[in-house]
Amino acid sequence: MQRPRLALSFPRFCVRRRISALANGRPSSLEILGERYPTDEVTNITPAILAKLPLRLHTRPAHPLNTLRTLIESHFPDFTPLSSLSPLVTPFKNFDELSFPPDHPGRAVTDSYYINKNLMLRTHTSAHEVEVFRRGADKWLLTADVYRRDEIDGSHYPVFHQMEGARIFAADAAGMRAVEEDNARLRARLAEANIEIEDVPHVSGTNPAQATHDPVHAELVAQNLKLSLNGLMLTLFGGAGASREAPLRVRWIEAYFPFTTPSFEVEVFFRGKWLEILGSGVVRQATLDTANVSNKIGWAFGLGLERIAMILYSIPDIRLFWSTDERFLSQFTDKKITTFQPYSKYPSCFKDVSFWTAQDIALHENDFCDVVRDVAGDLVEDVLKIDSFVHPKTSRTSLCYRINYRSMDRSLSNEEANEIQAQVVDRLKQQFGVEIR
Ligand code: FA5
Ligand code: MG
Repeated sequence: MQRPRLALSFPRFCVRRRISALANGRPSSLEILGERYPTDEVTNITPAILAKLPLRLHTRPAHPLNTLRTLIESHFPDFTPLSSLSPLVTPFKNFDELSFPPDHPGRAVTDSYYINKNLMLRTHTSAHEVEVFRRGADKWLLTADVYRRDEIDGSHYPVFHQMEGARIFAADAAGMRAVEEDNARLRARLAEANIEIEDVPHVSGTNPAQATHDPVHAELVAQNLKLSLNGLMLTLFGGAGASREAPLRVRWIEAYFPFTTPSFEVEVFFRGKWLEILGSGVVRQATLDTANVSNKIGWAFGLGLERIAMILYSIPDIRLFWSTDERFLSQFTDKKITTFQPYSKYPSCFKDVSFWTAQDIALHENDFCDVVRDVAGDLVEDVLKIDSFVHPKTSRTSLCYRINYRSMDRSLSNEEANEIQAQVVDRLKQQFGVEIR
């Protein structure tokens, strides 16, 4: 479903109440990473999220996300590694500069975190493509924390880590010779490996080359992208028992991103399931033009580090990456992938909340989850909408959510869960005017 654009992401008639509801509890400015920023009517960043910004898990020695980052960096030894860019970006940088249309759903306040109209938390590492290309880097890897408003469950967290990789070549005969040589080298390595690749055409009617590209160049570059990433998949997953009889299975799927074409996703078959690992494609020339490297052609990819780390380390819940419990942290050593030993699974405690929503205040599922995260932090394992109906006479909407409380580190008492639940209910009443049933 296409959601309406940012300023209108809730029905027009309710804008006033929504604004005053926010203004009530909203400070006029926020201190973020040592600087002050004014807030405004789109501000939706919560204290729980603000607290994550300085943590930078991908740079902590021995942390699985850091080890995975360094493993990927060593797979691409001549790529420039970058990992300290600020998470605060303009919506222009996160979206417009990458050819996102003005009505793209990712821009909505329900989907992204805004400090104010002109500043947001990056939702992907692609937000830095233009600036890094502009610096003159031809091959680079950029790792960073990214932020998205999302549901709550074992594999979704509002902060996760991405790694962006890109490589550009001179868009001329010499550049294309370099691509061909590299393709031959990569192909030779893959030919010897136990890997089975399901491919799609590099360029097709539904996944076209760009009008400004020589189709032969686009084809070669897309091939270089695929060969480079198949090699990476082999480094990451090939060690885990791949053999001639049971090779590593990788599949390429046609995809769509506003800033690449042709575009692809990569999935890996692991323990009986296909898992989405990354998005990628041939960089849109508009991006390279903006970066002042219009004489180049190249590719980019963006992968999710948690997704891969959960597989490689057998980490069952995405919240664990944020754990400060020694039983978690002490299990890992720098630069080594080991199997996580679960130290316990504490009992869970379900609490339901049923309510009528206010007629004039929109309550998006991501708003609900943000309230829960802000009050309960990582004590919530998942949130499920278990009922939703509209009263036939009054046309009021009734919702029921089930919150599953479970600590990763200790046993949570029923009293404690009740207390947190009461705070969640209070916030829902205050902020969204709900009427508890
Ligand atoms: C992107 O973010 C694009 N910027 C990727 C890209 C880069 C495309 C360069 C083309 C060129 P996507 O939203 O699909 O795409 O996310 C990319 C990867 O991040 C996913 O494949 C997945 O591994 C990871 N990811 C996405 N959402 C989540 C999430 N909620 N939790 C954990 N990992 C996630
Ligand atoms: Mg995707």
